[in-house]
Amino acid sequence: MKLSVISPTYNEAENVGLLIAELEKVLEGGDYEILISDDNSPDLTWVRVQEIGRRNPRVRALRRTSNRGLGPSVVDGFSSATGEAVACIDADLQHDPAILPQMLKELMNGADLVVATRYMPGGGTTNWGMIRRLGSWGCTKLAQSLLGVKLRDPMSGYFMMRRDDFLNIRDRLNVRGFKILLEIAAHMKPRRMSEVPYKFGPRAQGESKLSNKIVFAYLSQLWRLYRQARRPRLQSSAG
Ligand SMILES: Nc1nc2c(ncn2[C@@H]2O[C@H](COP(=O)(O)OP(=O)(O)OP(=O)(O)O)[C@@H](O)[C@H]2O)c(=O)[nH]1
Ligand SMILES: [Mg+2]
Repeated sequence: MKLSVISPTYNEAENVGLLIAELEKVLEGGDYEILISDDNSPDLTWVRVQEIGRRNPRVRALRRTSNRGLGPSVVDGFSSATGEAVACIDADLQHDPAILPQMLKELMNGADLVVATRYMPGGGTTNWGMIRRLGSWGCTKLAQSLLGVKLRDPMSGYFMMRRDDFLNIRDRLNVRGFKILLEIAAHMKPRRMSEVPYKFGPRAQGESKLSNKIVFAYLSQLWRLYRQARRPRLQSSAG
């Protein structure tokens, strides 16, 4: 099964070469492509990717000049991928590429959504302060109870699925939703999910794009998905 690995980037010129080198090592011998979905980064991340692409044609840069954002970048990457399987991974090496073959195996063994998970034996986070740990725990519990999502790490940004399944739900996704996995899991209603543990390390280089605004963005996404999920039930019980 051909695997397309998509990484959304904004100002990751310092990390992207290292990420691609790690991916090339892990995926060597298999059928794969690496697609860097870059929002026309001022630090010229996309130029760096184009240079690597001249050496390895399996590597491509998708240079985006409108509709900036992490969600839309992932959706555009998945849409222009040519693999039967698509995976999303951060560019700052916080997501360990070494578990990709295991994730692909899970997909080939019948899972339809494979999520790299921090919150199961073998996984974890490093260098997180009390506030971030508590915040992540609260947001995770909220997603599980409000949306009934059976994932231990619904806020993960590292996951894999079949491209066909993605195309089936693409038009219903709100790509502005803060966490694209949550959006996908809520719309796709996966039959068999699989979780693979990994340790979320510290960012390699560069700056985080996290801000306080994201907590609000996350909570409003949860609330919208919750109301969408309830709507058909309310209508059918009324009728
Ligand atoms: N294309 C695109 N990529 C983005 C955007 N914002 C963030 N990213 C990428 O999304 C990935 C995750 O962003 P990070 O800033 O690392 O967020 P995080 O991992 O939750 O936060 P840290 O732990 O502080 O690194 C990285 O590869 C970023 O470059 C965006 O607006 N557009
Ligand atoms: Mg990061």
